[in-house]
Amino acid sequence: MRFDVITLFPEQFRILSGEGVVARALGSGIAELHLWNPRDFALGAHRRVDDRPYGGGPGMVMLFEPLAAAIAAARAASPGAQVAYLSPQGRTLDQQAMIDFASAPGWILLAGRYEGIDERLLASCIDQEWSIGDYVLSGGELPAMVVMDAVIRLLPGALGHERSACEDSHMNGLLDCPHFSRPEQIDGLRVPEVLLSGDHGAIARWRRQQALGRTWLRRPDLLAKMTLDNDEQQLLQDFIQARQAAALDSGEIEP
Ligand code: 4FV
Repeated sequence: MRFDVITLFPEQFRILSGEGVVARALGSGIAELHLWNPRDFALGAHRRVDDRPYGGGPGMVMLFEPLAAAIAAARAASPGAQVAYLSPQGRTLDQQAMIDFASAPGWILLAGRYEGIDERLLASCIDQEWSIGDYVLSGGELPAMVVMDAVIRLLPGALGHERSACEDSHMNGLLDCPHFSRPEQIDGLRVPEVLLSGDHGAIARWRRQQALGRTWLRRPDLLAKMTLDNDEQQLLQDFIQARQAAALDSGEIEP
């Protein structure tokens, strides 16, 4: 998968070529990254890439021409790639969006700065607008890296053994189950017995039940999007009853 990123701060992307899944994927050719600086496409003696907003107000706006030229150059270098602008005004990214991203031939990611970009770019040069969340950052570089990390780990061969990506949180619409490792007991806290049983069927059911239960507790909005089969409904009911029984025993709730 080819990523072209348009950014005023290309050096920030050096972090991706350090260690870890993304660096390995970039090193092995599973993914490739090309950086374009709008300043290299800026016109005039001062090579401006931003200017004051029409209508007044605080801050600066990224200029149309340098960005349009950079996008055109990236499109020429990556035929078939879609252009995505990262901004708080975009649709909020989730795992399904990342799965969709991972099925495309390539992406041109536009990282904004200052107050943002000239709105006319959205109509003329940009295919999609996405947000990583309802908060304001100082630049689109980190969101572009978030997208690259979440997408690259879905690419075949990126994660070493395939199974793990499919079992990630949100991959199946649920939060992840709890994980434990050595020692078996610490500060009086024991690892759930089932995980020490070697009974892989029971372990898989326990993990599914925990994923369902934690999603019911913490993200009922996710559960509302899902259709649970009878077995899953039973697992969740058992989880809820066990919690209520525990709460009754502990006196947390009155009978
Ligand atoms: C952002 C987000 C984000 C807004 C002004 C860059 C900043 C500055 N991008 N998801 N949240 N962008 O805060 O994608 O130009």
